[in-house]
Amino acid sequence: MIEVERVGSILEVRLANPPVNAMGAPVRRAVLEAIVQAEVDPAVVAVVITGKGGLFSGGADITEFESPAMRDHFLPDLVDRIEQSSKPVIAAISGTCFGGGLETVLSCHYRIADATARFSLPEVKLGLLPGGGGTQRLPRLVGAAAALDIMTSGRALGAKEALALGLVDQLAEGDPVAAAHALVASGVPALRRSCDLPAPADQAEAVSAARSRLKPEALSTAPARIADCVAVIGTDFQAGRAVEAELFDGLRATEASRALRHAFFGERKVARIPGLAKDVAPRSIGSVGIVGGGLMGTGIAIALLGAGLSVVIVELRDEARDKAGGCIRKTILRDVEKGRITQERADARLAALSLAPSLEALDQVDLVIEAVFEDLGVKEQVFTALDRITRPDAILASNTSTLDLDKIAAFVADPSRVVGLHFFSPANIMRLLEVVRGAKTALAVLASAMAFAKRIGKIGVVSGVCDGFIGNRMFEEYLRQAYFLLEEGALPQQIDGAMERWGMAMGPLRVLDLAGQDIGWAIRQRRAVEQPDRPYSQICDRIYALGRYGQKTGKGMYNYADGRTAQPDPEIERLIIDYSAEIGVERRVISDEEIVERCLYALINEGARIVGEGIAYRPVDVDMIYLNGYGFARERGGPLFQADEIGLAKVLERLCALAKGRNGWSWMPAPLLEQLVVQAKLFEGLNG
Ligand code: T1G
Repeated sequence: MIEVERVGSILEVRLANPPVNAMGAPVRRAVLEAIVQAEVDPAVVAVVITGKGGLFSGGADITEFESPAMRDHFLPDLVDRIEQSSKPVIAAISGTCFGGGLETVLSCHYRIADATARFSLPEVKLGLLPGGGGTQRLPRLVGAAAALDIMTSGRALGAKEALALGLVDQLAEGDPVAAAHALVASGVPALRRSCDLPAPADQAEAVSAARSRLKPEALSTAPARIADCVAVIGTDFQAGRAVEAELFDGLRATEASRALRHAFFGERKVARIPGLAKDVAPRSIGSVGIVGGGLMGTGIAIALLGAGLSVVIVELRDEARDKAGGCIRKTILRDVEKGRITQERADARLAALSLAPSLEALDQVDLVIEAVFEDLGVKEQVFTALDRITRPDAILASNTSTLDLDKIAAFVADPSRVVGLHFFSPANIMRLLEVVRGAKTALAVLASAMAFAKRIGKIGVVSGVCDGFIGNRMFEEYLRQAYFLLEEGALPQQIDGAMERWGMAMGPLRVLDLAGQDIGWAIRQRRAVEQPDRPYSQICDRIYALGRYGQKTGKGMYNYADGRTAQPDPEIERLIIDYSAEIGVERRVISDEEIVERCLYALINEGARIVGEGIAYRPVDVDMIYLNGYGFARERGGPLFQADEIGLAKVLERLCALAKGRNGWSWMPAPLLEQLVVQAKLFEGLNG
């Protein structure tokens, strides 16, 4: 957990708790014992605390927050004890120094960092506040405005900025531990205690400014509570610490914090493939061919170039090839203009891009991503050719979102090398990547695809093969209920407004206008044949028939006079109201609560069905898909996290009630949900 070694007159305490030196109870206990050991050892004149493994610490152990372990050698008390040590404690910092790790450093009497050091108080991203004295010490050290910026944003600072702010005292050219020894050799540093510093001069002004920036609709109150902690800084340090502790506990108990912690661990948990033997090494992917230079192909190319991969785009037509190259160049150079990357980095990315008129150019690539028109015949032509041209060990991936991956894999002699890589548009921006495992996809290929997802900065989530995979299959049920709500009395802006106020980045009907009413129409036409017993409302077909395809045509469910802003359209409202009359449905006033319940429960029920069928490995996989691909608020944790929060018995009860109502067939409870209720278990229990 930690290493303790007396080197000369210095006691070196090295955090050694891989992978991130999280400061869990055993670590805290050992550090306390080391401090006491130093105090009673007359040969020791100072303590140096540092981290092994190239970092200081990733902070408190987040896994402790729902257990009594959190209060075992409580971090805030340890931090105070370090500060009250009778012998100076010097922090020697390399790499990540986050959260409770930084708060430990703030209680030290001197801070030395090397150039690799990065500092952050990211608790706010977990719906928390720095609960180890950070809200009381950091403002005293760097001023209230800088401290509030750091604590309410959760952003990371480099070593130079930390030095400039006064967060660290010295930048070491080489090893900061050696620099600490040199410091002590030049004279034992004084016991400078941050807690003894006065309240920051800019306290009132900075708190007021921070509070003015708060968003009343925010689902997490952590930024407001951080401002409250800074506001109470005064002459009595412990009084401020007591307020911090109380507000920390209050935040820790909020749904938003539980959801954000669920998201933090969930985004890491979904990377694990159940049953994957440890010795299955992912294949190295350095060169990638992309077939199709349209919107998806170019977006995927930009994401891959940004990850340092070399990319060959195959577009048969000269004009399309030129357009693809121009689009990629324009996007990359815009990043230079906006200061996101250097010109040098941009040049390197563009140098790694080539465009070719023939699939023959893909004969040496490690991976091919097909991103051509969603037509099985076209896919067959492409994969038949790829089977002949590419290396036998090359992985063949389809970006298909609606077609059966197993049918695509059947076009290839060795279907085990076929996998789905379902990117979400814009592919260079959206974090989600659905990695679709075909019936014959080899585990090594699946593992390679998941490693590739991490390499390009995506959240890869494995999906089995079904209509719409995980995300879109659930989305269709979500849309179905939105359409039924239109028939029964709600208007588009009410449905979207209710869902957006609840936490969705964009309401379902605005999403449909963005994706395209023509896309939605095509899916409903196909499903009318494949699932005749699950009819949709006709409202959107009527809209499609008017040639109103959404943003792309300036009109859809809404009007887009400026091409982007959704404005309610009286023509559509009339169409909806007339349609209700035509089908004999008496319109009624529908509450926002009913809208949220029916749209959310539709997601929950289909998500439960998907987990029950084994399409998703775990409930958390469904949640991470919705957080990273569908604008579901992180502070809400995802559909199945919400189900646990609501209570599965209540969810089932409501589904059964809805199943007795209009279109009750669309509310038949998922078997897994019924099973969990009988067993009095939660979805969380299936997350492994
Ligand atoms: N606690 C427990 N586990 C953690 C952890 C933490 N703080 N940080 C990371 N892990 C696990 C992670 O789940 C993964 O596990 C493995 O370590 C590698 O993580 C009192 C209340 C430090 C920059 O919010 O930002 O201090 O999947 O893949 O890319 O005021 O982890 O391998 O089983 O992310 O090298 C505040 C969160 C805590 C920092 C390293 N600190 N961590 O990134 O590795 S609350 C944070 C990170 C607190 C005090 C408050 C990153 C990282 P597994 P990884 P990485």
